[in-house]
Amino acid sequence: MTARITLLDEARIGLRSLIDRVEDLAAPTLRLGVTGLSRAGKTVFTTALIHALIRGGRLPVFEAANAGRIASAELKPQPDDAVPRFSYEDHLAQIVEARRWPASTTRISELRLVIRYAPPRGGLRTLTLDLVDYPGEWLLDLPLLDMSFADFSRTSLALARDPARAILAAPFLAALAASQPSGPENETTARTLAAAFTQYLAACRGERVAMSLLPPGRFLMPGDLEGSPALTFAPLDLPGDAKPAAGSLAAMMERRFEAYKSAVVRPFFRDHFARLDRQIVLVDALSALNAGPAALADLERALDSILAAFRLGRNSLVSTLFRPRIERVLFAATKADHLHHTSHDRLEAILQRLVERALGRAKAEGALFDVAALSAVRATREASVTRGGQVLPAIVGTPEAGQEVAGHVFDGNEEVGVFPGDLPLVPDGLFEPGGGGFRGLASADGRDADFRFVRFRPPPGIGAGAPLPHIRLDRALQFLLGDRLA
Ligand SMILES: Nc1nc2c(ncn2[C@@H]2O[C@H](COP(=O)(O)OP(=O)(O)OP(=O)(O)O)[C@@H](O)[C@H]2O)c(=O)[nH]1
Ligand SMILES: [Mg+2]
Repeated sequence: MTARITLLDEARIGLRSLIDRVEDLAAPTLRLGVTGLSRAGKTVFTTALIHALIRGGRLPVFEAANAGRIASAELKPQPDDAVPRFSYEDHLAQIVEARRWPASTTRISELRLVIRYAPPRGGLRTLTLDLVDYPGEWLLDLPLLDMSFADFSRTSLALARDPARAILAAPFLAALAASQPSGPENETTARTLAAAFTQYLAACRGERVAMSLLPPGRFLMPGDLEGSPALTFAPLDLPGDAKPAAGSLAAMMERRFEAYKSAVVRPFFRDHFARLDRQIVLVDALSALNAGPAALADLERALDSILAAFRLGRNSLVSTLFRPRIERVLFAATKADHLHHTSHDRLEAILQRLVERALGRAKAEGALFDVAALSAVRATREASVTRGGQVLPAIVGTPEAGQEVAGHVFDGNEEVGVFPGDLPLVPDGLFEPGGGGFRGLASADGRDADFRFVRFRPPPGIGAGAPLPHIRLDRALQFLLGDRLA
């Protein structure tokens, strides 16, 4: 095992934590992290959350808003000058005016909201909310801090050889078989292996495969590190835990793996993750359900890994001097609007089960965990369709232009009604290969087409400033903020 977090880091985290806390006493401040794996719905969620606080809306479960105790919520300049600002206004305009989802983001961003509220007893108070939106892939990198290159190689290769992934990993595994870890270091070999490894990770992310656990995160989202040595490594078949010989390919890869940890992972932990008070982890559980048991098992492994990240640093100097920072974590299954409301509780139960199994293993003490199934911006409405004399529940939405289902290409204006399919009452079958499974969406117009992977456009007819339709966003708000507004 290598040192997880250096002493200097600990001192910095400790000092930062102390400053944050003194500031919190002077002006109560909450740092909320919003994360999720790529395409999980982070940007849409963050936009909807800000909009709900500023504009209100139907939020029965969010007690402070429901009781009319929120006097105002205003955007203010954020505290960290070196972090990009979350472009709330642009994202909102896209959703409401263009009925288009925001473009993909691959970096961290931040926004500060100052909420003036009236506690049940007494005059007006202020809570400053700092929202930090960052890629979930970075969270999956945190467990690397605890791993040596040999550990990383062992776990990555075991995963690559898993039957669910072996086909996608075949080109990489072939390149690996042709390489010689104990042979002399060689830049061309390193690049070939890193490129093949990256391609394998990218293939795992395809929507019909929908794998979740794909570290190192920057291989899929290199940003300004693209092509740098810290990203030009790959796991190797190593004979054991012995230190690789100087000048060997294995030594070169090990050095770069360590560089990745110190240049990428450690700064993220120190400057961002260690400073969060609360966290929402968005999970596209429906996509995993649609892709089948292997994707679901992989999602569970990713949740394991995410929970491990919440434990990091718990037993270190920092945690003995200062209480662990993250006090609440909400796991939220997004895009619940792809289901009929009768299945929302079931989606929540499936996520609960996934998280519980991971929690059982990870024993992440200290923080409060909860789960919710939600849709930050509801893109569909419910309807009933009569078919064969039977009235069946359906959902109606506008598929995005260019998608093809059963030979029909949608133009982006056409509405369709689809049967969302019922999630099973008891989720057991979903977890076993060949178990009951989930058939997902089918067309409601008689053609039994596969609508599982269709994306709907944002809903029509939302005026500027009007509340956005949602599912259970108020539950998330209550869990994440409710006690701080009481
Ligand atoms: N129907 C529906 N689709 C949603 C919802 N939220 C997100 N989506 C879909 O999910 C996609 C990804 O949402 P984003 O908010 O951009 O996700 P992200 O996690 O920020 O994605 P990256 O920045 O690419 O990692 C969107 O383009 C929509 O297609 C929702 O509440 N309802
Ligand atoms: Mg985003």
